[in-house]
Amino acid sequence: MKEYDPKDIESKWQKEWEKAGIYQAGESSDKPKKYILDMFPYPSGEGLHVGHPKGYIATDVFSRTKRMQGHNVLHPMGWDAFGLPAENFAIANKIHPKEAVTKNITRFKEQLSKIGFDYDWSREINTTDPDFYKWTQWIFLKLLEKGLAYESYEPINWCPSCQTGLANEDVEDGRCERCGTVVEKKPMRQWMLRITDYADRLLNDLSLLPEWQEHIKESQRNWIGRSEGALIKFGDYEVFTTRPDTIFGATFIAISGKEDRFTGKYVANPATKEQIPVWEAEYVMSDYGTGAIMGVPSDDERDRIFAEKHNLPVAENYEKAEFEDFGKKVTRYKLRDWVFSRQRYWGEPIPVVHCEKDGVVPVPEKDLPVKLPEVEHYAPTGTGESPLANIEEWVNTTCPKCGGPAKRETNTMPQWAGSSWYYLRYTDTENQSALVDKKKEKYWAPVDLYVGGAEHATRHLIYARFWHKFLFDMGVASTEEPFERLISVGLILAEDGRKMSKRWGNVINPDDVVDRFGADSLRVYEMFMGPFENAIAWSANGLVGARRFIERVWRIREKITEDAGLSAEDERLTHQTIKKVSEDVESFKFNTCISSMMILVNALEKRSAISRQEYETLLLLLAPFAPHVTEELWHELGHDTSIHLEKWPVFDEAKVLSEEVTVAVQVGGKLKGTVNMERGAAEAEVFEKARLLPAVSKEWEREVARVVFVPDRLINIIFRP
Ligand code: ANZ
Repeated sequence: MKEYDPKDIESKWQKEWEKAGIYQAGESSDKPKKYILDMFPYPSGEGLHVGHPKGYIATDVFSRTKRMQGHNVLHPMGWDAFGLPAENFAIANKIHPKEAVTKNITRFKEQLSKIGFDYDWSREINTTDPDFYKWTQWIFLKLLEKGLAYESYEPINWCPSCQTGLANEDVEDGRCERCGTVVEKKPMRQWMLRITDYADRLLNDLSLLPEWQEHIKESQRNWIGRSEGALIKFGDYEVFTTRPDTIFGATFIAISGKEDRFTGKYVANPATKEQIPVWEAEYVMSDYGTGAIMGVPSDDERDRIFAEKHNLPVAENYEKAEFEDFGKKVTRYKLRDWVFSRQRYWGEPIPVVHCEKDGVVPVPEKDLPVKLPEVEHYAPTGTGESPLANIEEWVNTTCPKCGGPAKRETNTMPQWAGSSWYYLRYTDTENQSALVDKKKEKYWAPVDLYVGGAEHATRHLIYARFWHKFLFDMGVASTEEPFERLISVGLILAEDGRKMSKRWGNVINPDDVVDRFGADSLRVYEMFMGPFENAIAWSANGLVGARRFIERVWRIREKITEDAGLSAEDERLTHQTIKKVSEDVESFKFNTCISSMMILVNALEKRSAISRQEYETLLLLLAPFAPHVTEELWHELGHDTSIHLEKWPVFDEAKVLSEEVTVAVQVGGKLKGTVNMERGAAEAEVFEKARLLPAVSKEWEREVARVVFVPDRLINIIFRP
């Protein structure tokens, strides 16, 4: 018998599948649709690492299973290639971002192909492709038309190292999320999106998402941060408070400041009429509420600490006010409008021009896309302006309204723009005249399953929900929410338990794993390594184990005997395995799917003969996990069509149940009756049932001396004399 050698098998089948187009999705099927989506990657210069495929393998297993279960499956892939990471990589490596992106995509695609994913590559998208970003720009124009995009001169977060303005979401603990530099406040002209108009819907509609994990919804709730409170005037100062009932306890006012400092001013507390001091305090945020608070040291922890530090009075046992006695009820949000412009080269140009006469004028739809010009110098200018500002022949244009001289907007969009709507485009990638065809969108929407990193709980997943709701209001999207079910993937850590990083030299490259063990082993291993959402360390031994498992599946086909007799127990194990794998794929418990197949393989290995049908069932169940080896074995059994287009095995509920046996019940060796039990029931279970027999309970007056138990046959209860 031929030895298992993934090298022989894997590239052969990958080519065959591509040639036959077995994973191409269409809308003309009468099968129920399933749209299964991975968060598309940013094609970095480092290529894929083993952490990437974990989520992709999971959706691949899921989509292959769904296809076999009779669904019309859409499982696409593409590239999120605009933005700072791509541009910084290009600058560091002195290679134009466009070239860098093309090169990186080729590499990524090669790496993904080696793992044997069932992507429909005919629907590949790339956010930097003008045919794609034409529609990103179109969405911007629609937002502008509806008053949801506007220019602002408010101070924004500025990263002095990346030399660009940032959205609040791009700042973590006061630092640039990308490079870690401390962020400054800088007043500058920028484009904003009025996401706050959608705050209530973004919050309330979380209730439409029962299949999202609670922790993701909770992060969104906190990010939106809706508070019901009151605005109350203390002299010239207005405060925002969620506890107006505590106003009698307010002994100071604090406004936002760089350090704690008394301003020298006093104002009257409108409830007590007493004069109270106005302080500047670090803990008061300038951009929340009104940027001023009433300090109630008796009831608020931070106010108490502040009062103690600065010897301010604490009012105890004061009278409580009614909610609306002194101010008016308002609702406040933590969510801020989205700073949507970047002073960088590598992004979608914002499609407007500035005309001396007409001001901001949108580029007419027919002139989209506004293409990013080919330039030699794309590094930040250091002036706070985008490098595009230096390209005169691009900047100078005519006003679409009056025909007079005008200048193009030189800010570009942030890297989050394309990913806010890309999932819609997969439903109709070639469309030149509309973002998507309504019928096609309606057929596929919403995304049934979306899988990606938990770090996207807020930014991407809030931005995408916002754009989706806007497009829904415009009649472009047909569902209120874009993603029906959302699952986050747990990290793969290095073998040493640390994050994989070049710095630690502990990065594992999937190409090496595929070369040495085969893609099927990588896939089985990553699904077997533990609960999908947990962060789990890589294990070389685990990988070897996965490979051995596949080798055992390979070898037991030798035992196939056409007239192998199957006992009821043999049959039961097969049906139990079908049930377990079917249910656990559905609930993303891939590790237990593999365990149950291992149990089946163990049992088959022990037998001298196995039936063809049993073996084929095993192959069908394993096919989504190990698509190459199962395809090879399937053909070796004489089939000439792909295993991946076969029907998923069904189990018979009656056969899953364990067989019943009749157990004789004796007292002191005398037969008193029988009980029906599942085969293999434990002594304690049989005892419990036996003692409830009337004939037994009647005798129950003495202490049990001893129990004789013969599994599946007899229980004899012996009482003390
Ligand atoms: C008096 C008070 C008494 C308050 C009390 C709380 C408890 P959330 O729920 O997050 O909206 N606050 C208001 N604006 C602030 C700002 N710009 N920076 C820092 N803190 C601010 O919290 C609202 C509460 O946070 C407000 O209610 C205010 O303190 C404080 F027993 O007013 B409270």
